[in-house]
Amino acid sequence: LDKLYSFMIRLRIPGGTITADQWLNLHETSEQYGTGTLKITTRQTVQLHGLLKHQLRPTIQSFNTAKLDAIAACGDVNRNVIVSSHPQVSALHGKIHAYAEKISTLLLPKTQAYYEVFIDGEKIYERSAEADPLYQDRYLPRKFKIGIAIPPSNDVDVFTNDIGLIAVIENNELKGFNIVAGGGLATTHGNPNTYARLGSILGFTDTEEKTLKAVYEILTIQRDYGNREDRKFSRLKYTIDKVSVEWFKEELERRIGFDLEPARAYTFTERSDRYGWEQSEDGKWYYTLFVEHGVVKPYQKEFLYKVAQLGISNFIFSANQNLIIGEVSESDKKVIEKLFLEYQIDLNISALRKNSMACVALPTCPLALAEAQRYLPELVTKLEPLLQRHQLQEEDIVIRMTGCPNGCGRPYVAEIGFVGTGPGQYNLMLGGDRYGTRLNKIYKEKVNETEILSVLDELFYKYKTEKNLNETFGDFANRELKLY
Ligand code: SRM
Ligand code: SF4
Repeated sequence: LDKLYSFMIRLRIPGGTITADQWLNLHETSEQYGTGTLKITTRQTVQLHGLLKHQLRPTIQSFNTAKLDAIAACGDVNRNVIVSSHPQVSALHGKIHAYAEKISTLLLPKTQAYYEVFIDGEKIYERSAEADPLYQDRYLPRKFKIGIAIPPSNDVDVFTNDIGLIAVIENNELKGFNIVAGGGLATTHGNPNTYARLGSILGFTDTEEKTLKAVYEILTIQRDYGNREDRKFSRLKYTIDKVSVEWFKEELERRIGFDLEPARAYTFTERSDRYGWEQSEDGKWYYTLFVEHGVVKPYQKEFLYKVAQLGISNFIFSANQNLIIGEVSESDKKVIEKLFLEYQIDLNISALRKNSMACVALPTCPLALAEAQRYLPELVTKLEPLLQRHQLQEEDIVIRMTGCPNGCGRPYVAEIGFVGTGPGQYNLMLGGDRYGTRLNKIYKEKVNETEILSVLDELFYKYKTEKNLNETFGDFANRELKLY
């Protein structure tokens, strides 16, 4: 008997937008070949878990018919490019969103191996590959991530990406992008030389050509200077700190052949998703559905299938693991609202829960030390009455949990972060700001649930009674606990 292998497949969906037909394909593929579970990730795409070896080929074939692929969704290449997901935030959303596709295409590996077919070890279909000037014969030293933020929303956590682009909009015109480089989150327990880092702002580019050139050449510098000896230190954040931000910028300017302009002003005032219905400037409607930690529940899946069958919307994954039913016309909105009743879709969810995020962790992640997406919902249920008691239930406190220090749910930029250290144990991280512009710090190591509830209860009380006017929980914790 052969071994029963099981795979996870993650799609590449730059900007996280798919059509209704593609949603139907996703739904059917997950039912036919997967476990039925659709998992929305923190990088605006989806994963199917538990695919058995014999189901791999039909799964990829099925996605292929819907023009969906998994190319470069993993590996030492540029990963899924993410971009602010809410078109209501700016009339220029479409224009900026298009950069995700352009950048993804620009940075795709040229190998055609994805399409090669092997049967019993024999290659029966081959495609000739072009030379690859970017990845050459060695790829990057490590994974690489790019996020595009459209202020005032930082829903993509732009500073945590290897490259962040912050759209600069003045007088309703896209002027260009501030270029940020060197963000990354993973640490290793017990290794103080590893660290989370927010990207450094290098400067500003004013045209599409210049922006794409700068993005491309940041990858070539990382390709040439990144650490290939020790994978723990091979992300761009370590390369930049090794060579210095100044040297990196000079080298970038040498490679692109022009100087970056000084960075322009920008402000972030939100990071969470805009739940419920909102209308964009062109009159289309967008409904953001809360999907707890990206795990689409069976009743939500049925509802979304019905919506997709109507063919009156598209579907947008958010980098907060939620789903937006998008581009709905005024007249079609009512049709979807009828389905809300039928499937009991409602948004009567606490502010804390709406601002919660957790990585996959157990049972499928081989690196997990503790639970995350299966446990955070339970913990939130225990925190809700504490917030209620201190009349803080309306506070949009950003709370995130991961099962290990790799940081897949970006806990290092949460106001309350939990990083798994062992079964039922977490490092409690506090002091991050609400909008993802300041890292938090370890406040208490290896705490269990009882300790978590007791620490936070006391801190909620202090926050309620001692906070400054308009001070967010993260800013208060940072000040009160002197975490700076
Ligand atoms: Fe991640 C590895 C899940 C976003 C940092 N991540 C993994 C693996 C593939 C475990 C493995 O290597 O065997 C996890 C699969 C679990 C499973 O069972 O499905 C996994 N990562 C995820 C997802 C699905 C979490 C989620 O619940 O949404 C996210 C998929 C994103 C996507 O669609 O591409 C996910 N991972 C992230 C993020 C957040 C982000 O990118 O915004 C980070 C931190 C940011 C960063 O990269 O610095 C992240 N994942 C890692 C790392 C540490 C990388 C490093 O710099 O050392 C690993 C481990 C590794 O690469 O060796 C990892
Ligand atoms: Fe797995 Fe760790 Fe990533 Fe969670 S943070 S999905 S436990 S690698």
